[in-house]
Parts: sequence; C-alpha cells; structure tokens
Amino acid sequence: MTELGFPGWLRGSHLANLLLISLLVRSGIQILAAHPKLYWNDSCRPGTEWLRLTRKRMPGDRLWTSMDEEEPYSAWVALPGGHRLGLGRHWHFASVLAWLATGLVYIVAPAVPPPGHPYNALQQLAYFAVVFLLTPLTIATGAAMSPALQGRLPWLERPFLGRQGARSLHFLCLAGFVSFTAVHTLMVIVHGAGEELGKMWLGSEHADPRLAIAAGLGSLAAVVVLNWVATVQSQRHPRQVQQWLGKLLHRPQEQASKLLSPRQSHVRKDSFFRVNGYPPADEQYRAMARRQFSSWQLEVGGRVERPLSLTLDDLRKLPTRAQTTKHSCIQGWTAIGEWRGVPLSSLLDLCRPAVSARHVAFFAMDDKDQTAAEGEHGHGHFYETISIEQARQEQTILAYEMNGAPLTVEHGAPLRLRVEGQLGFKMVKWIARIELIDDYRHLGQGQGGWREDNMFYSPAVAI
Ligand SMILES: Nc1nc2c(c(=O)[nH]1)N[C@H]1C(S)=C(S)[C@@H](COP(=O)(O)O)O[C@H]1N2
Ligand SMILES: [Mo]
Repeated sequence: MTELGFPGWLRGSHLANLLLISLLVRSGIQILAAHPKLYWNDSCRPGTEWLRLTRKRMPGDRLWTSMDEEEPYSAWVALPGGHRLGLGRHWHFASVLAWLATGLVYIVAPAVPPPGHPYNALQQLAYFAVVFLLTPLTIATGAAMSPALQGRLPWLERPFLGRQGARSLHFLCLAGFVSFTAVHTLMVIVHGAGEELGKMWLGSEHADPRLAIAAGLGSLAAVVVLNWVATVQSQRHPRQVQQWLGKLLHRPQEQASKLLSPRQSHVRKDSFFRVNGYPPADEQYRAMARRQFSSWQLEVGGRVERPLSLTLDDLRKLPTRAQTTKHSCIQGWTAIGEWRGVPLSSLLDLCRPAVSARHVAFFAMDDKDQTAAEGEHGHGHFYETISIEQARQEQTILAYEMNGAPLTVEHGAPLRLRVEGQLGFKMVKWIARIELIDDYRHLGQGQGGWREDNMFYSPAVAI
C-alpha cells in the first residue's frame, strides 16, 4: 500500500504537525492575551501600538498595572483560556520542543520522491516558503524574545527592530501558519478530498474515498479531542499540568539562566515605564513612605554566618553599581530603565552564606489579599526566589534608584531586585527581608515564588 501513497513516517508526522500547530497557535494566543497590543518600539508607550486586540482603556486618573490590561480570552481560541498565562506558556514551550522533534523526522527520514501527482510550481513555492522561510523566522523571532538571550546576545533582536519587533513578527508568523493551513486544507478539498485524504491518512490513492474521508475526519476529531483534554486538564488540575510539563521545561530553563549571565547596556532610557503589581496598601507601609523610609530596615538571614540588618543609609554606603537595562515583563511589554544599587554579591560577601544555601528568597511588603489586580488570583505576601548562581551574577542588584532618582512607591521603594536575565516577575519590589535557603519547596506552595504558586509560572525563566 505504502508505495502508492505517502510513507508511514510522513503520515504520522503530518498528524503530529496538525496537533502541535493547533496547540502552538492556541497557547500563542493565550500568551498574546496577556498583553493584547503589538508595537514596533520597545518603549511600549500606550497609544504607540500598531495593533490592539482589546477594547479595554486604562484610566487616566489613577494607577493601573499591566495585569489590568490582560484579556481573559475564551478557551475556544486560547489554551487554556482565561487568566492562565502561566499554563499557556507551559503548553507553548512543551509543544515547541515536540514540534522541533517532529521536524527532525523530516531531516533524518530517507528522502522519498513525492508520490502520486507531482506538485505544481505554485504549490512547491508555497511549501518551500513555509519550510524554509516561515518556520525559521518563527523560531528566530521566538528566540529573540528570550530575556536570558537578550542580555547575552543583544544582536539577536536587532534585525527584528528589538523585542517588540520580534514579538510583532512572531504574531505575523502565526497569521502565516493559520493562513497556510486554511489554504492547504481548501486545496485538498478542491483537488478531491477522497483521493488526497486516502494518500495522506491511508497511504494509498486507491483507497475507498468514503473510508479516506472518514479517516481524515477521524484524525481531525482526534486533534480536537486532544485539545479539549489539554484545556480541561489545565483548568481543573493546573498544578498537575505545571509540574508535568515542568519536568520537560524547568530544568533546562534553570540551567540556561545560570549559564547565560547577562551584560545589558543601553544608551537611552524610557520616560514611560509600566507598573506591574499594586503597592502595599497598609498603613504601616504608608507611614514608612511618608518618612522617606528612614525607619525601614532590610533583614538578611537564613543560612548565613552573619545575619544583617541594614538601613537605606547603610546600603548606600556599600559598593554601588549602575546599569541601563531592558525590562521584559512576562505579560509581553518592555521598557528601558537606569538602575542604581548594591550588587547582591556584595551583600552575600557580607553575610557569608552557608555552603548548603542554594537559593535566595526575597520577601515583599505587598499583601496580595489587599492589592491583587483582576486575574491575580492568590493570597498572602509576595515573594520570589532565585538561584545562588543568579544571585552572584554581575547584573543582579538591589536597586534603590531608578533613572537618577530614589525609587518611587510604584516601582518598589525603598528597595527592589533587578536580576536582568529573567522576566520581570522575579524582580521583587518593596523588599523587607532576604533569606538564604537550601530549598524553596517549604516556602508558600513550594513552587519557587508567589507567581509560580498562584499563577503557575515556571520558577526560572530563560525564555
Ligand atoms: N513585591 C512585588 N514585586 C513585584 C511584583 C509584585 O506584584 N509584587 N510584580 C512583578 C512583575 S510581574 C513585574 S513585570 C515587575 C514590574 O516592575 P515595575 O512595576 O517597576 O515596572 O515587578 C515585579 N515585582
Ligand atoms: Mo510581570
């Protein structure tokens, strides 16, 4: 049978392709929904977007955050739908790995001359464009958005006009894949669904056309069912999906974020810098802010030889480092800011961590029971952890200044973390206490931070 139709490996990978592209497109839409605006500039000032897929308008008279801009798209278009960016990203990156693996099949499988009717020139051109232009462009623009690579290989995003250009092009690639799939399907139907489906799903152009159409529809149904399972499973058992897909993704991300020590340096800075996370709302914090944080103290403890207690003045006397870097929020926006503060490594030299200390935890003053935005489901005080290797990287600092002035309340006064190779959510604002720990599994819900616990993000984010 096979010699008359497509060989088995091709038929299998075609089905896998259909499934994986459907997962990639839906999870990609989920990621887009987290910041449904596209730009050609990395400042992301409201009004400069070339495409907006939201009707929400942000208020002009009060503080709003980038979580407020997120759209809870329906599960009909997004995987898994609603405010589930963390799981959408897990699906997207797991599907990318699987998709690249099926791509390898095409390369290692023996070259077989195309069976049946030869393709016409236009068809050949279309397939060539998808395989040799659209696919590499999608991969390159995806990679160019990685915060870890951005710091290490800044030239990667340049041909795409920056990270937002890469993001815009990545979206246009998605539109390309969707259009190709639609036209391709239409061509198959026009050309004779029975015969074409017979070749693709049954491996023979002489198969009974009714059987062939049934096999084609059956395959389509399988793809729909698998999408449905992925959606429902993510909605009902988010922790399970985070950990299950995490087995594939978390370790490589962690390794990459240790290896890729960022060295970002920008010349200009943005006058507009979005906020994410509402400031602490309690009276104690407000009273501290009114006194310019003179009564605030940073506590450093846990697995250290010498616990520390430092005022803002004490911190200003320690070694300083200034850096102008591009901030990448997991939601999708970027902004360039100049930061000044104490290198975290200087602080570690002072407190002398025990050899068993593998992570650094940062505990903040904002209690999400009082400050959460829409879609930020979760309780308790914000915290995040980073690995000791990241803590020692050159561009990991505790910043008390932004753009030449003391940190404002919205941006994390009196002290916030900058850990440049990571996404924004790791950069804890309003820090009260730092602890050196052996393991983060005993903190919160054990996933490595407030957003990992409550929003199912990955604990180390190289991409
Ligand atoms: N304490 C605290 N720190 C936080 C957050 C938060 O909600 N609480 N949000 C994080 C996220 S998701 C981002 S993108 C950055 C945003 O920093 P900015 O508000 O200075 O732009 O802060 C991070 N630090
Ligand atoms: Mo963020």
